[in-house]
Amino acid sequence: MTTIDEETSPRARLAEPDEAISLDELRLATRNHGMPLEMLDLDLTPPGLHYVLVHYDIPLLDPTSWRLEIDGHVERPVSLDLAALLGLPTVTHRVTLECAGNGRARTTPRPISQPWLDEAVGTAEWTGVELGPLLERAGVRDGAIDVVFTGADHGVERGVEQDYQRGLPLDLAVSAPLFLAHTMNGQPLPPQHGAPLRLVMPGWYGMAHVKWLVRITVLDRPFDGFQNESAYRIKQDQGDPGEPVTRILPRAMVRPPGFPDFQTRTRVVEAGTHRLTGRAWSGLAPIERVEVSVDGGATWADADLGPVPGPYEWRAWSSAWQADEPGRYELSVRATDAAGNTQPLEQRWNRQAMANNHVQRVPVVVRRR
Ligand SMILES: Nc1nc2c(c(=O)[nH]1)N[C@H]1C(S)=C(S)[C@@H](COP(=O)(O)O)O[C@H]1N2
Ligand SMILES: [Mo]
Repeated sequence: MTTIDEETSPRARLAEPDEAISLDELRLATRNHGMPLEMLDLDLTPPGLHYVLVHYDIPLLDPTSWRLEIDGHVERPVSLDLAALLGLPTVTHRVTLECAGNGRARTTPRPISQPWLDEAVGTAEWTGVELGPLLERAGVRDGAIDVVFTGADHGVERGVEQDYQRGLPLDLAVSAPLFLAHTMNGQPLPPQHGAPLRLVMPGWYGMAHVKWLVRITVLDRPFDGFQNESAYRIKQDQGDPGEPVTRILPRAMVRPPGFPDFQTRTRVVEAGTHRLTGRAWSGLAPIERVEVSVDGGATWADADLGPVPGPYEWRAWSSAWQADEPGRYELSVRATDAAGNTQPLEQRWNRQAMANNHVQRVPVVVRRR
C-alpha cells in the first residue's frame, strides 16, 4: 500500500457552512449519475438510467482474456474464464441497489465527496452464479476468516493507493444470498456496471457489490482494506473507528408529479385530484407501510401498497392527492418496514454522510385549471 501526497489526493474534509458545491464535487457528479426520478414508474430500471458510482476509472476488460481467480487460504486455487462461468447453473434476482452516500449533499456540514441528492438508486434483474459452490471447488481451509473481493479498477483515495476491494466474513459470504452476476436485465453487464462480472449482495448498500471482479481471496485473518476500515463507516469524527455500513435503511420516494421547471425542477400540476406514485424499499425487512404528506411533514396519510414484490426489490405504492387549492406544496413520503424501521424527518449526521434515509421533499406548485 503506497501513500500519495496530500496535494494529489486530499484527506477527508467537511465543507464550510456556506461553501458551495466545488468543481471537484461537480466533476464527481457528472461522472456518477443518478436515476432520473421519473424512472420510479418502472419495476426495472433500464441499465443506462440505473444510477452509477465508480470510485476510479471504468476498466474496459477483454472478455476473452479475463479470468476470475479464487485463491488465498484454499486447498486448490481456481481460475475460471468467462465461458466456464457462463456454463454454470444460474440464479436470477431483482435487486434494488442504493449508494450508501445517497442524500449526502443535503447533509450539513456536507463531507466533500460524491454529492448525491436523492437519486442514487435503481432496480435491475441480475443473473449469475452462486459463490458457495465455487468456494467448495477451491476448498476453503480451516482457520479461514474473511473473503476479499477485488475489482480490476485501481486508484488513490485519501492518499491510499489501492485496487477497489471489499471484505466479508466467511460465514456471511457462504450464508448471505450473494452471487456473481454476469447478466443485467437479460443482457451482458454494461461497462459501467462491472462487465464482465460483479458481486451482487441483496439488501446491502452499493459499496458491497464489487464490480469488475477479478479475484476472490480467502484470508486466515481479518481484512483491513481501506473501503471496509475507513471509507464505509458511520463515524462522528475522523478518529472514531465507527461502525461498518451494511444494509439499506428503509426509504420511500415519490415520482415527482406534473411537469418540471428546467432550472429548479420545481413541479407544476393543475388543480384537481392526482394519483401520486412511487416506490419504497428496505434492506432490513419487507416494506409494510408508506405514508404521504402534502404539507411538508405536518400531517401524514397511508398510501396504498402495490403487490408484494420479490424479497430484494422495491415495492410500488400510490396515493390519491386532492389538490383543489392552487398554491405551493411540499410532498414527502416515508416508508416503514416489517421490523419497525422507519425514516427520520431530521437526518442524524455522520462524518461521511453514509446511510442517510431522511424523507424526500418535492416542491410542487398547484395552478388553476
Ligand atoms: N470495483 C468497484 N466496485 C464498486 C465500486 C467501485 O468503484 N469499484 N463502487 C461501489 C459503489 S460505492 C456502489 S454505490 C456500487 C454502484 O453500482 P452501480 O454503479 O452498478 O449502480 O458499486 C460498488 N462497486
Ligand atoms: Mo456507493
